[in-house]
Amino acid sequence: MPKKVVIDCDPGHDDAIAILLAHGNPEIELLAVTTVMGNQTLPKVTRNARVVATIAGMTGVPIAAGNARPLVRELEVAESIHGDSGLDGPVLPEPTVPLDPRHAVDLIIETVMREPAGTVTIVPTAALTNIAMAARREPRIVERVREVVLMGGALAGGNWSATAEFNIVTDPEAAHIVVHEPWPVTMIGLDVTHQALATPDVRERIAAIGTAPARFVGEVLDFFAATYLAEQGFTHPPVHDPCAVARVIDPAVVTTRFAPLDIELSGRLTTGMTVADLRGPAPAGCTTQVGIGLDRDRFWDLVVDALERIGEVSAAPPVPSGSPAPR
Ligand code: PIR
Ligand code: CA
Repeated sequence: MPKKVVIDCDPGHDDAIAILLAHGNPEIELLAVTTVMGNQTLPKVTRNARVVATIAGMTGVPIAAGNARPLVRELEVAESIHGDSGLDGPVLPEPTVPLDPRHAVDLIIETVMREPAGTVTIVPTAALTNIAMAARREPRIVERVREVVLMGGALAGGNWSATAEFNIVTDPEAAHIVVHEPWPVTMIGLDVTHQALATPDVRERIAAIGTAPARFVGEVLDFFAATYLAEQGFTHPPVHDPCAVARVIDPAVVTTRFAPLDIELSGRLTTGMTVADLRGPAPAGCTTQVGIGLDRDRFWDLVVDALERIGEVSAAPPVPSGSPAPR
């Protein structure tokens, strides 16, 4: 039985690859893609989600836009990493996959309440604003969700401050809500994702696939590599968000430990820091796990396999003249 997944994202170069991994992998039934501000503004990342769906021929998966600002703080986008569009690099086609009219928070709630209890996994690859709001708006989703497997945080260090990772520090209050609800939460942080480096051998394997979606991923990685080199001094860019999807597909790809998890909301130097208590064994009933290691080979095999399965996507039919433009 494939695992039912909702991806909540801010595409975003690595978000785009996460969507393609979920779409192409047969172990995942992608129920919805929802968007939230983060890497860029909400309109930009939402358009990018539709662009990715268009490139992958991913019709039939609803795409809905959510929150345009964090719960409490002002939005600070990651333009230095993802560019003006949020997905700079490839020439982006006009998206033909439509926007679902529902708010992302409503779509998340409807999806979780519609599916059998314990079957839907939420994979947030961005700030947790939509997820926190969904948990508050419909508290019954908390016991129905199978698991929240999120990309965010770090056991040590950060990428947006010395101590904080971007997705968490963008909306720390939302992250606080999500990690303190009693649903199972797995945090896939920088300790894991900084091992998912798109090294030249990986990029060659992707280039060898030779399809339009694989070429798109190649161009996404070219841009990401350049900004990651310039901004963060990485020789090879870390591809964060697909690590969370890979964990859902094959839990053995990411090793984890149970540990109490909290979010710093008011530190002078540490706001947005994820604090995992790794002293000794976790207390009984602990619902939070943190990623500590990645099986790189298995991870990249999954990404390459998904792109091979997506194959060559035939161009979307042109919009007939006289019909309303897709939203
Ligand atoms: C990546 C991101 C933001 C900032 C940087 N420097 C790098 C985005 C990615 O999309 C990922 O979800 C997460 N936030 C990594 O911090
Ligand atoms: Ca992201």
